[in-house]
Amino acid sequence: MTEIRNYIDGELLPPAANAWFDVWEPATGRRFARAPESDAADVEAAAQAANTAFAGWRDTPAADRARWLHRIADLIERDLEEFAQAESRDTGKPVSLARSLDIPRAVSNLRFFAAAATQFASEAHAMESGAINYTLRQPHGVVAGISPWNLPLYLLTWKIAPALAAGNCVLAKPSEITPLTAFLLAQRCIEAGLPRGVLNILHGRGGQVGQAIVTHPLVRAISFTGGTVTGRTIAAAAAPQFKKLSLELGGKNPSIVFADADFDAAVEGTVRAAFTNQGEICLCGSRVLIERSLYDRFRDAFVAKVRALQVGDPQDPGTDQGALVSAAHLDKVMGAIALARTEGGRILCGGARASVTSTRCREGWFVQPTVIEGLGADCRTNQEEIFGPVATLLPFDGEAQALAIANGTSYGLAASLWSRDNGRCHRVAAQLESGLVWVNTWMLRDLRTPMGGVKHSGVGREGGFEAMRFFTEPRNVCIRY
Ligand code: TXE
Repeated sequence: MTEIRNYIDGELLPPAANAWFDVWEPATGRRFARAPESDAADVEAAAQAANTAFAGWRDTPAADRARWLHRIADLIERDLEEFAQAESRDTGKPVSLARSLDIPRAVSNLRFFAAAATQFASEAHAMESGAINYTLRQPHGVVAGISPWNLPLYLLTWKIAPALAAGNCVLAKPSEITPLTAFLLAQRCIEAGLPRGVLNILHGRGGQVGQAIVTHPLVRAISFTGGTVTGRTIAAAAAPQFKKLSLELGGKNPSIVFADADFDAAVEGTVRAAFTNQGEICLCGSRVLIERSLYDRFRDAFVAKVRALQVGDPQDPGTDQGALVSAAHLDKVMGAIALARTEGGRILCGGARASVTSTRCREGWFVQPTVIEGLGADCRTNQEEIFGPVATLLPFDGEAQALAIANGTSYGLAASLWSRDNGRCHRVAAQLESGLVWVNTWMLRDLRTPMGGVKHSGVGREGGFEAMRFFTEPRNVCIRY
């Protein structure tokens, strides 16, 4: 069994209380590692280490901070296969996906923010009356990044990299469900020789170690990605100390297909949007809105393509869909499918656990990709985030109704729309209550652009200089001359 350890003050340490929890492999349903059940004592040690390291890191030239990030990225790239295998083992996703998407994108995060460290600038405002203002952008000190299980290394580096680039020291908490790649990252940070205390990685449960991080007085800013309910808990816990918050939360994202869309591209794109990573991406388009005149033809093509998705052993190169991340999440998704049935939904394909041919995966947590129609836009199935391989189909008549359905949830993270009419694309995009809109594509990401949601999908934006701004405090200096 692998023993995962905390990374505190440059060392790999067991938890202070010597308490541990089991880590499970979703594809086999077997335990394969144990990880620290950290608590407030571990957080205290990490916060003190980060605080001690801060002055040195803040005063390290940006070009040198960039070099550290590149060095860590080089080591991940060198060991890409080991990281991809670990990510797949932890999450249940196909190794091919971890190899082509998660790990390379984690490397890109580190390299992007290495460059941003040297390019980041602030503003100056000359006044007409013989005075000038300039704004210093200074790191906060100790900051926290709390990340979820669906894209573990990608989302962890998405927080760590800008925080370090901007000169902060970091307490990072990966999801307790998927701690393995964060542990490998800690090992590579030691190999790279990253100064002690600059980055600390704490493992454990959200309600215990996560809560201790959020409420620790030295932690000045928190960047969180995860569920909306947890986001609310964190916002409430952070509020009394006025901590700066960036919350990237859930979604119930629409894919809107107009009758004039490029048919094949729309079918391909909306299936990918709904089912990539077993539907476990906050940006997944789980509600597919189809203009009524196209509905029957589109539905049939969509279902045919979903039926062709191969559910199987994540190790198998032919697998499109791996296992769901945990037994609890499997229950949640199966519960959502049962609810859809009681709400009157027709299951067009899937709707049950998937049996997988590979013998080692007999006890794994697999679900058939599922497509449901016949439900109203306001029912729970179409309002609540399922975060699994489940898509609902909804017909609509005209732009106004498409927008009413698309905007008719408490979420507002991402949307995709499919049409050949340029005017319509711009018109509809501007009216979607959504932090991100893709037109005739999905998940095409430019790391410079702001990323985040509106309404219950969160507050704040990550990505590019937005992230650098989040991890710095503007201080204005006004000079009369
Ligand atoms: O995530 P949590 P869960 C959605 C998805 C999923 C649901 C719940 O619908 O079914 O959220 O997933 C840490 N203080 N998303 O329960 O709890 C936790 O340890 C501080 C959407 O697995 O939000 C983990 O590191 N930290 C999503 C992180 O928060 C706390 C991705 C996320 O866990 C904490 C994942 C606390 N009180 C799930 N409680 C997305 N937006 O991408 C938990 N944590």
